[in-house]
Amino acid sequence: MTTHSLFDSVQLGALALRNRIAMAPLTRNRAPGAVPTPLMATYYGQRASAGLIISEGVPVSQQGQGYADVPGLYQPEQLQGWQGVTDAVHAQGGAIFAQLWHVGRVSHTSLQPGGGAPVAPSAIASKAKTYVLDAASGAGCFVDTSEPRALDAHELPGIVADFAQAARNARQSGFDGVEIHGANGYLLEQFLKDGSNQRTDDWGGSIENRTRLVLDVVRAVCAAIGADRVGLRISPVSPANGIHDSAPQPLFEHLLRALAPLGLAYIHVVEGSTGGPREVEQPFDYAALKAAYRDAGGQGRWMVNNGYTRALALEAVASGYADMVAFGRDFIANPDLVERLRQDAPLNPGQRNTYYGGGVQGYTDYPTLSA
Ligand code: 8OZ
Repeated sequence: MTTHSLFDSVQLGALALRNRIAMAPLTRNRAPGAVPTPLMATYYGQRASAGLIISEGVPVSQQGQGYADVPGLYQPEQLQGWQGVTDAVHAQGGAIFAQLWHVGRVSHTSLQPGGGAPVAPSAIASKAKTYVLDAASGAGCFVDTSEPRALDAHELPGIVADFAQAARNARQSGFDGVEIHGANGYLLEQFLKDGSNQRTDDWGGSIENRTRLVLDVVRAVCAAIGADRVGLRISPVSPANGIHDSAPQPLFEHLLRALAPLGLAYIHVVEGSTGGPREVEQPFDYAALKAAYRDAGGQGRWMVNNGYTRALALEAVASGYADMVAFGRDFIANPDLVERLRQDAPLNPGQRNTYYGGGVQGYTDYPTLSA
C-alpha cells in the first residue's frame, strides 16, 4: 500500500490539489444583503494555500436562507460578487468549491420570502437559534427559529432544481465545483433523519424514502456540472440544530451505497458533534461507513473533519483512513494554516466574538508567520 502525507498533492475529481488540507465551510455573516463583498475576496485569497477551500454555506434560494448576511448564489449581483472571490483564490493558485445550502426549518420568518414560515419535511420546530438583524438597530442577534410548515411533495422538484441552478451559477462565477450541504440539521438532513421527518408519503418513513431528496439533489447537481466537481457533506451523529436519527448507521450506509455509482469527487464526513466533541453518546462506526461506500464501488476522496489536531490529521492520512482533512476554526485564525502545520508552528487563537458578523476585525487581520 502506498502511504501519503497530509502535505502531498492529490487528485480530487477533476482537480489536481496541492495538498490534502481543506478549509472547511465556515459561516461568517459578512455579506450584507446576501451579496459577497471585496472583503470576502481578501479573506478567501489569504487562505488559498489550502489544497481546497470549501466556501461558507451559500443558500441556493431565498427560501434556503436561515441567517442574516450569508451570501447567496441565485441573483446576478451575487454571482458577480463571487467572481471576485474565486478570482482572488485562483490568483494565488488555489481551488475553491461553493457549499450549496438550504436550511429548511433552521430559519426565521423575517428572512423568508414574503415573511412566510420556513419549510421542512414535517411541521416540527428545530429548537435551534438563528442569527438575524434587529429591525430597529440593525445589530445582529440570536433568536429562536420560527415554526416551519411541511413542504408539499409537489414543491420538492423546485428545490432540487434550485440546487442544480446554483451549481451552474457556481461554475459561472468561477468556482471549481460544489459541495452539497447534507449535514448539520439543515433541509437535506431534516429529510434523512427520523426526528425531523415524519412524512407518510414517498419522502418519509423508510430509509429509501428519507434518502430520496438528497439523492435527487446529488443526481441533479451531477447532471448540471459533472460528478467530478461535486462533493457531499454529511454528519451522521451530530446533534447540530436539534437533529436526531434513531438508527444512523443503516441510514448512512444505505445513502453511501446509493451514492457509490455516481462518481462524486468526495464524501466529507463530520465526525461527532459539529464544532464540538468528537465523541458523542450515540455510537457510529465511520470505518464501516467508508467500507460500505468502497464495497459498493464508491471511488473519490474520503474527507474527514471536526476537531482534528495536526497529529490526528497526519495519522488519518498516513494510515489511509482518510484522503483529506478539513480544518474549520483553525483556518479562521490562521490564514497560513498549511505552512504552520508543515512547520509544526504555533497557531493563533481565534476570537469567538468576531466569528459571526462584523468587518475586518477577526476576519482578515489575523497574522501570518511572516507578517
Ligand atoms: C454556524 C453558524 C451558522 C451556520 C453549519 C452553516 O453548521 C452552518 C452554520 C454554522 O453547517
